[in-house]
Amino acid sequence: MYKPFIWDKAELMPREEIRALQFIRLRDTVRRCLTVPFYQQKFKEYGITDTSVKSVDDITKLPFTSKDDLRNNQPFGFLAVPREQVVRYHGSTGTTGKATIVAYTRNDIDVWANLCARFLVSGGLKPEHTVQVAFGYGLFTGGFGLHYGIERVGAAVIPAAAGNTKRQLMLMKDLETDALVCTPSYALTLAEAMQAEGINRSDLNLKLAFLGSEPWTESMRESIENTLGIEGSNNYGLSEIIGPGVSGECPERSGMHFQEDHFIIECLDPETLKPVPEGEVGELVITSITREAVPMIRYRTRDLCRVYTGKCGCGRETLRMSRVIGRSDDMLIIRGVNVFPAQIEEALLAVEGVAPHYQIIVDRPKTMDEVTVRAELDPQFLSDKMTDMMQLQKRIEKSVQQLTGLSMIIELLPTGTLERFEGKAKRVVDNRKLV
Ligand code: DLL
Repeated sequence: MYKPFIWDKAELMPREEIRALQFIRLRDTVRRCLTVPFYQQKFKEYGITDTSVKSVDDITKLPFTSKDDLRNNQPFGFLAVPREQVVRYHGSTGTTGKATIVAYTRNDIDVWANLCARFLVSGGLKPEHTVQVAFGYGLFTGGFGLHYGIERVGAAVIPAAAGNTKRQLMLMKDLETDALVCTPSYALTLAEAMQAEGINRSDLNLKLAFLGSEPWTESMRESIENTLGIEGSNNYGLSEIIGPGVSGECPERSGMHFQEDHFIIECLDPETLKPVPEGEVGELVITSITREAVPMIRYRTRDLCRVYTGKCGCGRETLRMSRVIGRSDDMLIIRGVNVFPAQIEEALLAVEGVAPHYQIIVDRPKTMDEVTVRAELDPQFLSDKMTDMMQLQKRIEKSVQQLTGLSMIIELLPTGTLERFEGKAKRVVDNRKLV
């Protein structure tokens, strides 16, 4: 180890070195892609040859890759190595359609373990820790990716997998789990189950949580950290690129550091596909420059966030991303106004008494969109007094109106009414029949 919270010395590369390495790796990736059936065709259309990339900035000459491209050509149309070099297939969770499948070589798996080790160490993981992985093991990249990263660091893994909440608690207690790996919504589900089982946080040894795979807010983090008594860091990734390990937080909490020696990052206006000014919301477009089996050129993630430059207090000089504000395909258009579920979450959790469990229902009874937000309350805020409840409802209405510019119907619910999630939370029910 080089410094606390740093796993490998490449993480501390100065900016010019990162760019120089990116150039070599991008040029080589483009050369390799000339034999990949999908890119062969695309590069022909765009006039890209093995000498087209003369600097990292030449990335703008290259074509974009979309989820549909992947779906229509997967997995073999994207394969850059002979089939005998593939050792693994993983895929997206398929919540927005058919799962996208991507392949890995042995070296891809090795690189992936290292990338996960980096963000784990950056979030405080130490070899002496025991880590419980409550992510699904299977096509989903969360379980295996984190598992290998934890082993790489030398910590002990409990591959508990998703679900079976009572058993999770038992394992945490019996094996004195130090760190938890799951979605933020499942961390809350576990916290609630602890209360129901009469388990105190002092009965457990939990100190850290590595949370990701779905959008969450700073208020949600506060709630998780306070109820579980832990530090919860954010990490981001997607199966089309590699899985978890694209970026992760350091103790400064000033955004998630991209692992730029492996990925080139662009933050673009989704309409014009031109870069947005620093700190403005744009769509993340990622090019993988070390993936062997399935290199991705300018993959349009649909994830909207802000990207920041500048040296961080931790010593890294990599670009950093804000929380994901939403996916462009999750954005709701309500009476013509764009709103993301995470904005509604922020508005709800800004009001004292609202628990971090909610559901957003969108209807169009006649011609106008109508949104009902069903919000659970903390038990001590539930009251028999109608006036108390009405006042609370008004406060939530106001907070939602202020943050989203929209008026929504607020329905207050007792704790435990809504469905709980073991993986990624599904918060929106859109009943509009839109064509
Ligand atoms: O969710 C990979 C992953 C696993 C990341 C475990 C972190 C931890 P997919 O199932 O392909 O892969 O889903 C990728 O999830 O495009 C984002 O929309 C969302 N996502 C992932 N991490 C975060 C995060 C995994 N930290 C999609 N914050 C991505 C917000 C996230 N959204």
